[in-house]
Amino acid sequence: MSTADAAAVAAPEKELAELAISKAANEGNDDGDSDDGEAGADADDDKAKAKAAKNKKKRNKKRSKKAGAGAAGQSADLTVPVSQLFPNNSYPEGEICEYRDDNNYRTTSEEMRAKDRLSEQKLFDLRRAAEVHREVRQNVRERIKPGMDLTTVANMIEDGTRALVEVKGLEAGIGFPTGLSLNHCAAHFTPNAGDHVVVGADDVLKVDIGVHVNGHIVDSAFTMTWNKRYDQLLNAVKDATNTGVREAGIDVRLGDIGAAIQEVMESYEIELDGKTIPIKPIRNLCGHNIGPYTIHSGKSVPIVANHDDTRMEEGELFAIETFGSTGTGYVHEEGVCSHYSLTGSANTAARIPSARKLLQTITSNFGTLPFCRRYLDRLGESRYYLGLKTLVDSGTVTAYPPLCDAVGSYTAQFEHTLILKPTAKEVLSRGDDY
Ligand code: HZT
Ligand code: MN
Ligand code: MN
Repeated sequence: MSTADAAAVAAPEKELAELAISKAANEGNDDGDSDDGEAGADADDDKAKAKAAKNKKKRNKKRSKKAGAGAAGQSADLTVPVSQLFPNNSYPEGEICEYRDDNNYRTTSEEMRAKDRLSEQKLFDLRRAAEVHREVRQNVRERIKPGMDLTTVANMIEDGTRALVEVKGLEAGIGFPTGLSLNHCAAHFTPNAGDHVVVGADDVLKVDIGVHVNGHIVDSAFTMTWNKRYDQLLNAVKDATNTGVREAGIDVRLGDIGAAIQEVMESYEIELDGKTIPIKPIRNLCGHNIGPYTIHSGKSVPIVANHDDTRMEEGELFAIETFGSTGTGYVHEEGVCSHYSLTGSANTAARIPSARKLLQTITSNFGTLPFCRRYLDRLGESRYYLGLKTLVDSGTVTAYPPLCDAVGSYTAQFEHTLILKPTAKEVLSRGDDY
């Protein structure tokens, strides 16, 4: 589908959107807040720090009031672009976290503030993607119900994302296929055509959504259940992810983050059918850094202590995700593959015509962003399976099959995207839900 279609869908909502614009404008003015507390101007360092802390509190309060506030102006069927709800790049900031210890000087450093300003457009793009993420997930969280099939769920999420982000070629759109993994499967399941998987009342569903603006990807996930018996599993993973988010920072060792996550995750247990089961981190899954149009670039963030002494660095964008399991705490590839992406580096010349044609479609529609078979279907591609297999076998395309723990186990996930700005860490995808 194209921009024109998205615009056509949005058109009947124009009046609603205009109403939301005036509402957002009013909210921006209500506390007389000056966001860039020019703390450096005060000579006294303690004063400056106190002021910075106060501004941080205000900003975060403002964020939680405004973020997803769109919310109020967003239509029930997800049709109002966030650019109409927040004009002039005024997207809400994520959660701002001051750096600690040796890096606390960054909070008020004029040099660091100057560096911040250099990457403002990237930040606006990420905040716009994050706002789309919050509004889409807030909406679908209320609409996903047992009895629904996963294709319906995926379409709700993906059509909503396209409309809110105003999909436009490779300039804005879906960041990667919507993960809809159930129970013992932790990641990388999304339905292919003809799959009729239905959500059950006792299922544990991981919803992993990606949104990008100019290749700047927000990757964030949550877990849904309809039976209270899984509450401790979800609490464990939410706590573990928030621990990873809290520990992340410039100069922090990746292995130390993993150790902190593991300790928190393993402090939980769950009772299922009268049996007490420890909650384990899934040791072969991890967070990752994110580059332009590149969902995993370089570093991995472990969720167990692995003694990796690589450090996080200024400017990096990270997805911090943790997975907890009632099973073995180890995933293997299982079932039919849906997720694929062009292998960034390899540029094999495909000789078989069907593979050549498919490679052209992939390159022009997704570039290096991950895609799934449903996205090829909706572009009108058919009988592409052998061409796709050829590209995978030659290493031109990477396949990401579903990742599952032992049958009968339950897995949960929470994930946030954060950026290590020169002056502060910003948890872009933070919302009032998770
Ligand atoms: C791969 C393919 C996709 C990245 C993590 C992830 C969903 O497990 C290094 C560390 C989408 C994402 C990814 F279609 N993966 N985040 N959200 N999946 S990963 C990975 O392959 S590679 C983690
Ligand atoms: Mn994800
Ligand atoms: Mn991720």
